[in-house]
Amino acid sequence: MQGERVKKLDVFANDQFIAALKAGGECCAIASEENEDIIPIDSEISKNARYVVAMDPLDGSSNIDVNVSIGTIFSIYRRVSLNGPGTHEDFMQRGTEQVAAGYIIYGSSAMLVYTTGKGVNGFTLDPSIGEFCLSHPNMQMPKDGKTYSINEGNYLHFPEGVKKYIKYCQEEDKATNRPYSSRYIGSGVADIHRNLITGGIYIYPTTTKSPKGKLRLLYECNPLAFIIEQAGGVATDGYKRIMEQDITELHQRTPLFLGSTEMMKTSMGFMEKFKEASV
Ligand code: FDP
Repeated sequence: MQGERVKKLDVFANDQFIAALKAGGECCAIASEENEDIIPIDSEISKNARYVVAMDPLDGSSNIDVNVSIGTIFSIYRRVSLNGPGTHEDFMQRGTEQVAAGYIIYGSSAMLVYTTGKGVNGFTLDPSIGEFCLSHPNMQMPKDGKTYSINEGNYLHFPEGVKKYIKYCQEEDKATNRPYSSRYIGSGVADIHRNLITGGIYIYPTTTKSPKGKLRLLYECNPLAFIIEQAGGVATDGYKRIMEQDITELHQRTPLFLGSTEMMKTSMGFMEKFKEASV
C-alpha cells in the first residue's frame, strides 16, 4: 500500500459522511455511532444551516469482513438551537420530530430507501452514471408476513413474551401459514429491508444481559421506525411506539420490535400477556 494507512471500513465510512455533511452547508452538527460526542460544525458555509444529522455510518459491522450486506442509517432533525454550531439539545428530540430518514443497503445492488414523512421511496444506484434512480416508488410493507428475524442464540435470556412468540411462529397452523421462516442476517438494515419488501417482523428485545436492549434509539431505531411506519408497518419497544420515546442520551439503547402490522399485533399481544413473567 506504499505507506498509505488502511482504515477499517466503518471508520472510513464515518470520515466520508462527515466530510460530505461538512461540505454541504445544510448541517450544523452530526451525531454518529462512531463518535462519543456530537460533532458541531463551525464554518462559514454552515453558519445558516438548519439541520442536524444522526447516523450509523456502517450498520452490521460484524458482517463487513465476511462480504455480507451492510448498510448506512441516517436521521435528519430541524435544529432547536438558534444559531452557530449545533448542540447536544438539537439531538434530544423525539423520533416524531424527524424531518427525514433513510438507509442505504449495500447488497446485490446499492439502494437508498428514504422518507420525508410522505411515504417511502427506494432508489437504486446506477453505477454507470453514479446516481440513485427511483426504482421503488411508494414502498408499502405487506400487512402480514411469514418471516421472523431475531438472534435466537439469545433465547434463554429473552423476556417470556418473546419466547412464547417464537414458539408461536414455529407452531403448525395452516390457517395462519405457520410455521413461519426464520431469517436473521445480523445486519439490521438488511433484515429490515427484506421484511419491508416481503413482509415480516424484526425483533431485538431486551435480554437479561442487556436489560435496555442493544440497538440505539437516535440513529438506528428512530429512522428505521419512521421508514417502516411510513410504509404502513409498526415499530415499538414491545409495548409503546418507538418514535414517542423520550431521549436523554446520544447513545441511548432501546428494545426494537418492527414489522408488518398483523405480526406486530400478535407479538405485542404476547408481550402484554406475559409482562408479569418477565419482570
Ligand atoms: P452490529 O452490532 O454488527 O453493527 O447495529 C447493531 C447490529 O449490528 C444490527 O445491525 C444487527 O441487527 C444487530 O446489531 C446484530 O446483533 P447480534 O449480533 O447481537 O445479533
